[in-house]
Amino acid sequence: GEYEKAVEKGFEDFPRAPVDKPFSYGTAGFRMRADLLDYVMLTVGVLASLRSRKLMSNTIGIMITASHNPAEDNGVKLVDPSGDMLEETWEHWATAFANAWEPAKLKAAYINCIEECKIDQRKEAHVIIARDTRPSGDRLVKALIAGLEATGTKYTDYGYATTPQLHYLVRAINTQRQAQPYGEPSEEGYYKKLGSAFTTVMQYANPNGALTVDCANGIGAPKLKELIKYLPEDKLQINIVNDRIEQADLLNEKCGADFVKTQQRGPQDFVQTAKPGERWCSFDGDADRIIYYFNDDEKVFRLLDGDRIATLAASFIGDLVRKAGLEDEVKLAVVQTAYANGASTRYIEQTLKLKVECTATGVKHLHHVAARYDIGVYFEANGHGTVLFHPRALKAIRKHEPQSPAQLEALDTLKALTDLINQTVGDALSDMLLVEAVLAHKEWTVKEWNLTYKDLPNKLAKVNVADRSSYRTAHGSAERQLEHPTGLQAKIDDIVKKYQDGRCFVRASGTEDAVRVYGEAAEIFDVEDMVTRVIESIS
Ligand code: 16G
Ligand code: ZN
Repeated sequence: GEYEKAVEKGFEDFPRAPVDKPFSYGTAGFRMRADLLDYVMLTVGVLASLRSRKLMSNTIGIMITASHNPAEDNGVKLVDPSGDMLEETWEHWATAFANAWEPAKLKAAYINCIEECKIDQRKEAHVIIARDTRPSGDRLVKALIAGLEATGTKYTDYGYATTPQLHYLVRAINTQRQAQPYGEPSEEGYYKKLGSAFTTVMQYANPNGALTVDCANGIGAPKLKELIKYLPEDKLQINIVNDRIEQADLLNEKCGADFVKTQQRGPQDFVQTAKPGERWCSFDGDADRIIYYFNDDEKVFRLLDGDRIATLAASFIGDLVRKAGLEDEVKLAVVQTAYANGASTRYIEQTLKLKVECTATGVKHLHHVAARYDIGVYFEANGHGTVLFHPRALKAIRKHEPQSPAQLEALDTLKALTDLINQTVGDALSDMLLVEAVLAHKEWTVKEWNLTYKDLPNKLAKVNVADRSSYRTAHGSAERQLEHPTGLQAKIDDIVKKYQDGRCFVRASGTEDAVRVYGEAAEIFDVEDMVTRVIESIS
């Protein structure tokens, strides 16, 4: 047919750049140096058309971003009609398309997908696109559009947006004719939804001091400035730093959530100006992650990471459920990965008395597990996360008749939270408003937040290995137990048992050619010792 021919021809305009190893659609989609990506973009456009045709012409999202990576990188990921990430079973098609070496091979992969997935090419295909502030985005959009046009896809380019805004738009578009639309399908609709939910939640709380936001010199900066126009002025004062998006090379440079988390220190403005107890947070380059921090009275840097945000949100929402009189109907759980600090897990189970489930690393794993619960709170320690409300929980909240003014207030707040929190993906803007609202309700400073539990000393190390694929973790172990290379796990267990509260695991990175070693124990010198020995047992 005409599309097959056009797909084949598209290749001629965007030849595959010479690369030393095959592309792979991983946890973050495709991500690499921007100058290698044009051809990949073309194939992603072609794939998105098939995905939309397969899913009854629902709208598919395409986000062009490389998140916290340096400015010269870029990347692309697909968003499914519900606003979730691309279903895992389709990732191999993305990989196959991107690795087709010649026009004929791309055409063959295309036909293969149509046949295997039983796709009707006469169906309409709908796609929306957005991108972060990276300069290469302009050029890459053109390659993407070539793929969309080759396949007769109807598309809308939303220009600049944060990753979570694109997820919001996809879900809003696909639910607009349903009984419960997700929100108005526009960027303004996003701000209106968050702004009005925040206003409702804050009716019952007093302002709680200023927040300074490091926007990583990325897309979060202009979008936060826009969002502020929709927030109640008297309830929250926001100062913005690192908003220089016109200087592309500053993106994520010594600032942003990833820098702060991995370096365990604030950006320059923080180091130079922050007074003890001042509340700061950092977004990453596409504003889907957030990390809080402050200096204590001894000028020691204190990080309030994803584990802290999860515990804060879970404790507040758990209380609201109880106060609203819904605790028999609505069950709450927290989903973590093996990287969550053991002290946070203990705090959730023993103090908050909530269930904790541990999954493999990667947002999609956490998201899917959280979606099974009435209310599922999930965060990775790196600051990516959200809270999911199951339709049955939403219904219970909607239908519940309050028995007292206190129940009414709790119920109102809970309802507003279901709108305030982005249900599609972790969202720095939405998570920021959630944290601010909870701190205001609890009348907590960052110091009080930090006092809820004490992190166990921990260390994360990276070991370069010849072949990371030989490090395989046991199914169902949430990556905490190696089953290959044989015998290694027994050696690790032998080392770890010597340390009080010791915990250590080894897993292959999904994003780098290395294995990661995480360890924690009651004492910092024990952690150092334990991790050093485990590393020795690997090499
Ligand atoms: C990806 C994941 C992130 C995870 C990281 C682990 C998404 C969107 N991103 O960046 O959640 O923490 O990989 O990297 O899923 P690693 O496998 O190299 O340790
Ligand atoms: Zn990101």
